[in-house]
Parts: sequence; structure tokens; C-alpha cells
Amino acid sequence: MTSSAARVDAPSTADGPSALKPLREVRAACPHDCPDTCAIRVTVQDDRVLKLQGDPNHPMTHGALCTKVSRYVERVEHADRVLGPLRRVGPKGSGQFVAVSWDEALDEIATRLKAIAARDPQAILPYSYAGTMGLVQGESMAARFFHRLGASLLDRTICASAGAAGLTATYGGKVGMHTEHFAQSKLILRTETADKCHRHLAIRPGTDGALALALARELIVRDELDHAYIREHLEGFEVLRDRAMPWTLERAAAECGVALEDLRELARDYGAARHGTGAAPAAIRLNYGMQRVHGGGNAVRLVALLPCLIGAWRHAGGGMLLSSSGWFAPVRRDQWLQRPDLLAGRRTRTINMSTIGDDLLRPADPEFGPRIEAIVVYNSNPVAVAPESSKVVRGFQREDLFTVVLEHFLTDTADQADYVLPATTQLEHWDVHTSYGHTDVVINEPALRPRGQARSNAQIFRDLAQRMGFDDPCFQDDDETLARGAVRGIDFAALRQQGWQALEVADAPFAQGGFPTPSGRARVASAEWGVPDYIPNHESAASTPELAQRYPLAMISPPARNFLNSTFVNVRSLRDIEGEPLVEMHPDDAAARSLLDGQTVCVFNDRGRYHCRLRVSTRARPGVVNGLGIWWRKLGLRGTNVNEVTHQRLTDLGRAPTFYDCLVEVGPGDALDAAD
Ligand SMILES: Nc1nc2c(c(=O)[nH]1)N[C@H]1C(S)=C(S)[C@@H](COP(=O)(O)OP(=O)(O)OC[C@H]3O[C@@H](n4cnc5c(=O)[nH]c(N)nc54)[C@H](O)[C@@H]3O)O[C@H]1N2
Ligand SMILES: Nc1nc2c(c(=O)[nH]1)N[C@H]1C(S)=C(S)[C@@H](COP(=O)(O)OP(=O)(O)OC[C@H]3O[C@@H](n4cnc5c(=O)[nH]c(N)nc54)[C@H](O)[C@@H]3O)O[C@H]1N2
Ligand SMILES: [Mo]
Repeated sequence: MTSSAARVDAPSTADGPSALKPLREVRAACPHDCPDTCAIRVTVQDDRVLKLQGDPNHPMTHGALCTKVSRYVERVEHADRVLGPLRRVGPKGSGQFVAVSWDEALDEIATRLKAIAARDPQAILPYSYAGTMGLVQGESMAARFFHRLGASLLDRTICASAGAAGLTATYGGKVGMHTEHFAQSKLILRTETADKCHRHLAIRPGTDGALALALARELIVRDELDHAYIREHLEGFEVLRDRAMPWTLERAAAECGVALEDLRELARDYGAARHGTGAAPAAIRLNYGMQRVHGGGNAVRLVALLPCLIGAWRHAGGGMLLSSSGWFAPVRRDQWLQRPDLLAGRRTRTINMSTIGDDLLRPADPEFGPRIEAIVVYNSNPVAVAPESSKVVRGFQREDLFTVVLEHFLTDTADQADYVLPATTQLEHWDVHTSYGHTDVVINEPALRPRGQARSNAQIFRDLAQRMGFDDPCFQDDDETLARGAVRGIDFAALRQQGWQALEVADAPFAQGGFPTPSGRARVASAEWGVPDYIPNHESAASTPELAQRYPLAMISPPARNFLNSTFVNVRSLRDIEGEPLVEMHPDDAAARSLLDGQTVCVFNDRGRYHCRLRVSTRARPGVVNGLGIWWRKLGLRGTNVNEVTHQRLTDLGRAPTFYDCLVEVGPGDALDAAD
């Protein structure tokens, strides 16, 4: 491995059949929406990648990349990449385009946006998420552009905002243990399939709140509490005790659908890890799956409180982790990157990205404001990933909607565009990354020249700003300037040299309390957040008995392992591993429906029909099916994906979607056709 100090920065301008240029090793970052934010080393020669590997020195990456990102070059050099601007020629959604020049595309887009903005800029909506999590190619120049324009703001709720609200209510921010310290933990709890855990309970979706209350009750009645920690570092213990007392283990076992004995053992093990008993530390790894249900925010609050009860935070290997992104709050220069001050006092409305289906179809009204007339999508594929696809598709197909999509590929969303603009990939642009699973800042330097006519997101918004006549000097900042300014307190030269820089976070950061709340104490309840409680699913036998009669199966839709949300679905080698869109079903449920492993099935409810293949497996618990996501609709069976059946109702806290709170029935693939 060459060291970065020895690397030669060959100029990448000269072309032609000259001698091979020297090898360069470039420091990069995985851009994807995953807690690991791996540091990458790219070996480049003559504008080609010779090798792409995880940085062996980066503690979280350990030299290894996942199956997907180790094939990142396949994505970059993919034959289907959009390499120049495209204008729609066929009917909306047909995916028929012609190539146009950048000037033509940018001029017409600016003309259309100006005309809409002259009536009301709030009729324009940016739509973006985490296609890249970079600070530069995420919300920097794009946010400046839309703030200056006075466009509607977007509430970016689609993934984690219920959990974020739950953590903030409890601890004042998105903070937790170091991921690396899980290795020191002697009891790791995570209520999903994970062979690294010491305990695994497959509870019914949406019942984590009940489980947490029962565990709290057990700790209280058995007096396995760290009284000193509770006294000094927790506010409102009595409120939690009152909430927990009705939740006997028996009641929780019935609610969660697990054996009483399993729950009792879990409670004993956790209680035995109490600080001061000489026992080893206990860690809880929460996952985002648990917060994609009606009561998701409250469930996160209740689970997150458990470590306070036993004083687990006193150990480096104790406590809990959902997200570590809050540690970066002091270093990220979001205000400078995004310039909300460019709104200049205008009070623009906020649209929730998770209800884009309903909102695109909504007419103007006094409460909502103007109808959405233009949508500019970057770093996201809403037609595939947003709930209740049938409405999302209908919304995007509105003839009077002007749609611009910045993309690498003709995704389901790009197919709906009036203009598709070619964006650079991570190997072609600058960026700086923070993480939600570790506490290192990671740099991404361009390794390759942009393919075709691709431009970075930041460049595209800079170009559009110029055409719109936005003359604030901030619209001149180039990508490297944005990267250099993205974080404070980190030496940029050192960051470039090593590829990453660690924040200073203590080993056991909350051993003495000191949570980022106003009082420094964790909070059970507060005026702002109310009292946490177990809130059952929107759709369940108890909440909606009539619906549960017709649709008796609960569906969760976690990611297929070889995709990253809907990214990589078009990478052949990865799609070949996944095969076809799958729904996993327990053998008992399959037998009850006379369904066989491998047959095509239809997953359906009143909202839609999702066609896929059945895998009969004990990975699914009885009564629950796993609809593995998130396929591109056009690469799925009959042009459908799992979001056909999900709905747009939101969580208790954080206005997040409730993808895993969804009742369905499953039948043979052609059963419903006869009725058509
Ligand atoms: N390979 C791969 N990795 C990814 C992604 C990907 O698409 N592919 N996506 C990334 C993204 S965007 C995110 S947000 C994270 C999400 O990663 P995680 O935080 O792990 O969340 P999910 O994968 O959504 O969780 C799915 C698991 O949650 C469990 N689960 C479902 N409902 C419940 C419930 O009500 N309670 C409990 N306790 N468990 C439940 C299911 O058993 C399922 O296995 O993963 C990231 N990592
Ligand atoms: N049913 C169901 N639906 C879900 C989920 C679920 O568990 N179940 N999970 C939800 C979650 S957790 C999330 S995070 C969302 C994910 O939703 P999205 O953030 O929309 O994620 P992706 O589907 O990966 O789409 C990202 C797109 O950005 C593009 N992209 C990548 N880099 C760049 C770039 O530099 N420039 C531009 N212009 N484009 C780029 C990629 O090509 C890709 O098409 O999906 C949600 N949807
Ligand atoms: Mo996510």
C-alpha cells in the first residue's frame, strides 16, 4: 500500500496515446445511506480505476467494503449511465427522451422556474434524500438555490425522523455509544435477526414500546436499578414507573407475540448487567426498522431509557446506539453550506417528503397553499421509495407538473421527468462526509474525470443560479471551496492526507451523565414531548379488526441485502444475486394458503398489488411477511414494487412514514386477475 504522502497527483488533462500516467491513490468515502460511511482508497491510472478498496487503517472500515460498494466502478462505468442532458419527447412517464445541450436544458429549466416563481415560488418543490450523504453534493448549493428562490421547504422524514425525535426527546440529540465498543459488550440486544447479538427475539412489528415497558417494570420490581445513576442523571423516573407498572411480562409476551420464558430470561440478563453488580456491560443496538410504525418515536424513547435504569452508560461497552450523527453538530457548517438566511424573512411552507403522493395530487387550498407546479429531484428516487406508489406515480404523471431529475440512471423517477440532468458519481466529484454510525469525518476527492457531460449536483445548481440571475457571491463557490468550508475544527490538509479525522468523543461519554439536554440529564417526559407510552400500530388486529380480517398478514419491507434502498438494482451482478423481488413467508402461513416456495404471488390490500416471488422461510415469523425492498418498479414483476401496498400515514413523532405498519394478504400470482 502506497502512503498518501508519496502519492503523485498527476494532472488529468492531457489526452492521447502517450505513455501510461503514474498511479495515483485517491482518498474517497462511501456516499451511501448506511451507518458505516467507509473510507475508501482508489488506485487510478489514466482516468481508470485499477483498484477500489476499503481503507485498512480506518477503524470502522477495516479494509473491507460491502458487496455493493466493492462493485462501485461497475456503477460508474455502467453502459446505461445518463451522460448528457435529456428532454422528454414521449408522453409523461414513457421514458422517451432526446439528447439536448446543457445550454438548452438549463435555459429552458430557468425560464420555466422563473415563470412559476413570478406567481408563487412555493409552487416549486425540491425533493432530495440520501443518494449521496455528502455535505457538498447533498444540501449545499442546492439548498442555497432553493432558499434564494423561496421554494417550498422539504421535510426530510423518509428514513429516520421518528427515531431522531425519540432520541432528542430522551437525550437531547442523536448520540449514543461508539460502534467499536460493542465488541466489549457482554450482552447485546437487538430485536431483529442478527447473529452478532447475544439475544434475539423476533417480536411482532410495532411492539417495541410494550417490550421496553415490561423490561422497565421487571427491573423496578426486582430492584435491579442503578439508583445513583437514576437520581443524578435521569429526570422523571416516577413517570416511567407509572407507565411501566401495568406491563407485566405476561401482558407484554402476549402483545409482542413471544414466549413468556424468553422475555423473562431477557429481563434477567439485562438486570444482571446492572452497574455495580460486577457484571459486564449491556448494549442495545436499536435499528431504524422499529421506528417505521405508528408508535415508532415513542418506542425509541422507551427503549433508549433502559440503559439509564441499570447505569449501563457508565461503561464504554454499555448504553445504546441508534445514530451517532448528533456528535457532528458542532463541526458541520450547515448554515454556511445551506444559507437559510437567503430566504430573507419569507415564510415558506414545508412539504413532507413522505406524503409526496397525496401532496402532488392536492389542489391549491388555503391550508396547503399553491398546487405543486414544479418538482426538482436529486439524490432520491421517490417513485420507487415513497409509500403508496400508485398515488406517487399518478402525481408525477400530471401533465401540468414540470419535473427535473438529476440522476446517474433512468430510474423510475427519471422516467417521469421533463428534463433529466446527468450527475457525477462519487468518484468524479469532491465531498466531505459525516456519519451516523461512527464519529469520523471522511474526505472524498475526485478520482476520475466526470463521465460524458456529467456535472456535480453543486455545479448544476450553480449553473441554474447563474441563469436565474442570482448574484449573491455564495453562488460562485466551487465544489472544492464547499468541501474546504464544510466542517470546522478539522485540519483540511490532515483530512486529505489520512482520508479521515476522528472527532474527540470520550470512551464512555455519559458515564457521568452530561447528555445534550438543557439540564444534562436524560428525560422521561417533558412539556415539549409529553409522556412516552406504547402506541399500537395503525393497522393491526387490535386497532383495525375489520381490516385485519381481510388482510391478516403484517408486512415489513426491510432492504434486500445486495441493494442500497433502490440504488444498485440496475447493477447486473448484484441483481443476479438477488434474483427476483421476493416476499418471505413462514411455512405455516404458506401452508394455510396452499402457496408453494418459488411460485409467483400477489401481495395485496386496498391500496394496490405487488407481484413477486414467494420464499417460504422461517426467517419470517408467523403472521408477518417480509417484502424485501426496494426494487425499481420497471425491473420488478409487472412493473410493481413493495410500495404499492404501503400507506402514507405518519408516525407519532417526527412525521415519518410507517412502512412497517401495513396489513396485507398474499395469494397466487394470477388469483386476482380473474376478478379484473
Ligand atoms: N445492504 C443494505 N444496507 C443498508 C440499506 C440497504 O438498502 N441495503 N439501507 C440503509 C438505510 S437507508 C437504513 S435507514 C438502514 C436501516 O437499517 P436498520 O436500522 O437495520 O433498519 P431496517 O433494515 O429497516 O430494519 C429491518 C429489520 O428490522 C426488524 N424490524 C422490523 N420491524 C420491527 C419492529 O417493529 N421492531 C423491531 N424491533 N424490529 C423490527 C426486521 O426484523 C428487519 O430485519 O440500513 C442501511 N443499510
Ligand atoms: N417499503 C419501504 N420503502 C422504503 C424503505 C423501507 O424500508 N421500506 N426505506 C426508506 C428509507 S430508510 C430510505 S433512506 C429511503 C431511501 O430513498 P432514497 O434516498 O431516494 O434512496 P435511493 O433509492 O437509494 O435513491 C437515491 C438515488 O440518488 C441517486 N444518486 C446517488 N448519488 C447521486 C448524486 O451524487 N447526484 C444525484 N443527482 N443523484 C445521485 C441514485 O442514483 C439513486 O437513484 O427509502 C425509504 N423507502
Ligand atoms: Mo434510510
